[in-house]
Amino acid sequence: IDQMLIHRQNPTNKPLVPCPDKPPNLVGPFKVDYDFTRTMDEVKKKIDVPLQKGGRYKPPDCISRHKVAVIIPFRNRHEHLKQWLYFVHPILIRQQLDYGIYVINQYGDGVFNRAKLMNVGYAEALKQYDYKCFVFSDVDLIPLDDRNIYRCFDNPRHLSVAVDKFNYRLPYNTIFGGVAALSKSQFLKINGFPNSYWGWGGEDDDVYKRIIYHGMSLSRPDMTTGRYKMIKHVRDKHNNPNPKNALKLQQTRWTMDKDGLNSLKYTVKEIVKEPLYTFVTVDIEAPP
Ligand code: UDH
Repeated sequence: IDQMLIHRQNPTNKPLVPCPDKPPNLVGPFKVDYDFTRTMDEVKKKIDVPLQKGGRYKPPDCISRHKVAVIIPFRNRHEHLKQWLYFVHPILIRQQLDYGIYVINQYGDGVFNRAKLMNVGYAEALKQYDYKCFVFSDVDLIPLDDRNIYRCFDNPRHLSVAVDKFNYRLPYNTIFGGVAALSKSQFLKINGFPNSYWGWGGEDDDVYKRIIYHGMSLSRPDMTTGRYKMIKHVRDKHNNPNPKNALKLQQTRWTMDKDGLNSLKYTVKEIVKEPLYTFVTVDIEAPP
């Protein structure tokens, strides 16, 4: 079947070679304007090459060097998701990635848990394809430069280094929130993300510590390439800052190897392969 697919996508039947190291069709910086009147059909039209259902794509004319699952933690942000798909799919296509989009939707109205949803995304994406790299992205962050490649590097990579909301600067040096990429082996090394940070705050700093304590460092794009435009929003319900998270963060060194992928428990409620993304609804046993 794979052979047939390759043939269909590659009618000249020349043998496929690996894609170039540097994708040839990047445009560099571009402008992003949000338009909340856009319909999903208009979003689909903007993406002018065929995707496989579930929001999967691979370049038709070369073998991608990067098998990337993009994981988005989610609840009740459909408007943001539409903007994200509209702007980011075309970028990932130009970057010649072999990728899939996984929106991990927290079931129910319990307290939100961003990091646990990321772990679920990792596990569920791997059930679908042999991904080697995982890009974890908030739904409201749109890159402003396609040279910021959504792939993995020798160290865990923080991609959203220059967000408009923070005046295009790092609010603090060790920040790891927003958009980050870890290879499968980097993610396994740190036992994934913590499952125990309920509500807002701290979980991304816990991941930073896991990385450092396991002898790795951060990779980052430069401050021009790493620019982002955030979609403005008010604080969500059931995601208030949790003061307990700051205390947890002091314990990372002792908790990281038992709180993570190896203690992950959840129940998948539904998986829907939409045209532009895979929507995984999951019960993560959230406190009320
Ligand atoms: N998320 C959801 N639904 C929620 C909560 C969070 O989808 O109910 C996801 C979403 O991908 C979001 C990410 O989790 O981008 C991070 O959550 P956040 O946007 O609440 O975190 P951030 O630090 O904002 O971006 C904090 C509150 C901002 C209040 C601003 C008032 N001006």
